[in-house]
Amino acid sequence: MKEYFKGIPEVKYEGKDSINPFAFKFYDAKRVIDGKSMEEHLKFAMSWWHTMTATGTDPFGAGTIDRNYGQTESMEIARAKVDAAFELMKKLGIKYFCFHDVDIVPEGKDLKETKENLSVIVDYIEEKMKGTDIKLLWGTANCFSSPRYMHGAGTSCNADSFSYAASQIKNAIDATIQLGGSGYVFWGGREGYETLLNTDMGFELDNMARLMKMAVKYARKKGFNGDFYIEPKPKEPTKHQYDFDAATVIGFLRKYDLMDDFKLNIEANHATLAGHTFPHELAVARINGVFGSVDANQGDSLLGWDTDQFPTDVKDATLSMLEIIKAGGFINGGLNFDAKVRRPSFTFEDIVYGYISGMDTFALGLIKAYEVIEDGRIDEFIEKRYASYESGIGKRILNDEVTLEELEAYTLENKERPMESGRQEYLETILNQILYK
Ligand code: XUL
Ligand code: CO
Repeated sequence: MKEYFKGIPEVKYEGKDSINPFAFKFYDAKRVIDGKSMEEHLKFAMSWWHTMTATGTDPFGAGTIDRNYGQTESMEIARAKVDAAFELMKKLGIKYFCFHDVDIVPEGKDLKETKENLSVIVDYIEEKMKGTDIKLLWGTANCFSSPRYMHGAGTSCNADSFSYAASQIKNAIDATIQLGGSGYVFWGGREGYETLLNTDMGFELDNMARLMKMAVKYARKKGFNGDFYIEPKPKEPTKHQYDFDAATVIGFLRKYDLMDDFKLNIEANHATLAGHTFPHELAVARINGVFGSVDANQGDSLLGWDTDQFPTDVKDATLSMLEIIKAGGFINGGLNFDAKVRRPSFTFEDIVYGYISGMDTFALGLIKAYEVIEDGRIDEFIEKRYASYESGIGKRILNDEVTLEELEAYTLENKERPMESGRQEYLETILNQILYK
């Protein structure tokens, strides 16, 4: 078998003092923390689009990464990509992957030909998975790149575009089921609008929900019992994207009665584009019972777009892992690196370095999150902060026993209790003490 990631050994855990660039410093897959191995806690996944397909193009220049894998014919490239993907996952010890239909196959001249291409490559991936413990985390359909989606897919004004998207989604669901995937993602890249001068927003949202309901009906009929996810993102490529953030998506799911089948796939860089933090978005999903999966990456605070960098911020990873642990951890979901190397980092070694840094960052985040929990001071502070609701009038408020009139009477009769400090600075020192010990 041809080697694509030449000269790269199997990446092993060597500990924090190792200077071997092809070793993990913190990710020790089999180390058990709170009854589960790191590998089970983190469920790392490889994104096919950034890792196997993206060439490093940007609006000002051509690609810098050769993605032909030594082949010239498009289906041969697709097959070689599968070999290269499995080689990389094995070398990194990654047990899951995620893909869009068009990442794994070239689009044919029409839907029929694309469907045939998909069937050949999905069979090939299925064959490749045999004898490994590599699984599909989730599949999806790319309903945003083709010019036919210029007005949207499920939200298009053109009913034939809606129908094409539905067909693509049907085939991507079939591929997901064939490969035993535990999730199916909707990311609404073109589901949004540029101006209300040409848009009926209510009509478009009703249609987007219609398409999702059809997908659920079809997949459940075919025996899919995994999760559907919506991946929120506020903008890019459209100006006003309908799945703006976790709270907006939850409102949509409730309005259209989709809460039973859908959870959220929260992406770090999408959170910051929405003016939130990644842990905030995870917390919104958690408290509403729809935390599902994660697209891990990070943006650049000086750039206003989705840079999809490999995550390196340990503090953010720690606070995010705390949220994920509080949400009960990953069940059908996992931690997909929706991340790419920078355009000048064009070698295959760079991709491996990217994954090593991302995996080590989240491994350290997991370790530190458990140290925060074990330390207990932060959780204890939060609990004590609401102590005024444990007895007296606070308790009666929580028990829904009082009215506005009764509260007015209480306030007229009683002296207000003194304020207590929020202690943010003190809590930040605790976090730093744990992070840097
Ligand atoms: C785009 C993005 C997508 C989704 C899947 O910003 O995150 O790659 O993850 O369509
Ligand atoms: Co994503």
